[in-house]
Amino acid sequence: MKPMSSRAAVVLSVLGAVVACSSSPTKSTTPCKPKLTVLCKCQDGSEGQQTCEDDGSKFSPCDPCIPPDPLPDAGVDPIDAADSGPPGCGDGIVQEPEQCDDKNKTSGDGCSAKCVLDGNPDSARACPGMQVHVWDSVVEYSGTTTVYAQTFRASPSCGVDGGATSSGSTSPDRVFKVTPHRPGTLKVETLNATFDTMIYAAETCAPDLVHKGWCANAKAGNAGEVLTFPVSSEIAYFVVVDGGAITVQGNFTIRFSVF
Ligand SMILES: [Ca+2]
Ligand SMILES: [Ca+2]
Ligand SMILES: [Ca+2]
Repeated sequence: MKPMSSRAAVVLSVLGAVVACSSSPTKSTTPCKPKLTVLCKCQDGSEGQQTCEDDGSKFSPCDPCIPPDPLPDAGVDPIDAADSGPPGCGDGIVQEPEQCDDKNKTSGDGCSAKCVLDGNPDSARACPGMQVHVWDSVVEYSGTTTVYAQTFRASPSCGVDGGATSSGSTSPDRVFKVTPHRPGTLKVETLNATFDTMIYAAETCAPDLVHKGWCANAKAGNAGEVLTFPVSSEIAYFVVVDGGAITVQGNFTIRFSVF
């Protein structure tokens, strides 16, 4: 009986030592319980799972967090889809250097999957217009007026230095809601135009755009126009591209910059 009990005590003490030995380092050096599976969040906000490694040293990567396949959207070009644009693009909040953010990753709808201006969207038909955010870089965009209506006209009409005098009332047009993110002078230029363009702008958006001389129609033909006016930071200005002569329409490139 006595030897039994002393033997049992030895066994117990050995067991105790083993438990102490194996549990103590487990607690101090491993961040997770081996094979424990937990929920995790992918970068895009979707849910995944991760499992603690067999040695308890760390969790496996969150699975299945892989970049989503490109949307089956005709407007998405493969380069756009492969590059998701700046961080925060698609969250609906415009952060530098985004030119726009329409809260989606669809291209061809005015704001591309990379948060760059694109397409000929319905937002350019009426107030407040297609969103444009100007930071330190030049924003360049190419579009057309041919799919739009004769919605806007400049009040008063403008045209100097050889350009026709026009209100744009007989030509289709489109409107941009431009927000500079620094104060200074906003420069708006049309170039590579296939028609006689005119640019006018105001602080209030309306079909009869009443401007205070912020109207450029100095050139006849397709030469393009340059309009500059003083701007404050974080305030929207409404810029219309219209026909600088009677019933003209076509394609154009427009540049926005603040200096
Ligand atoms: Ca954003
Ligand atoms: Ca979009
Ligand atoms: Ca013109």
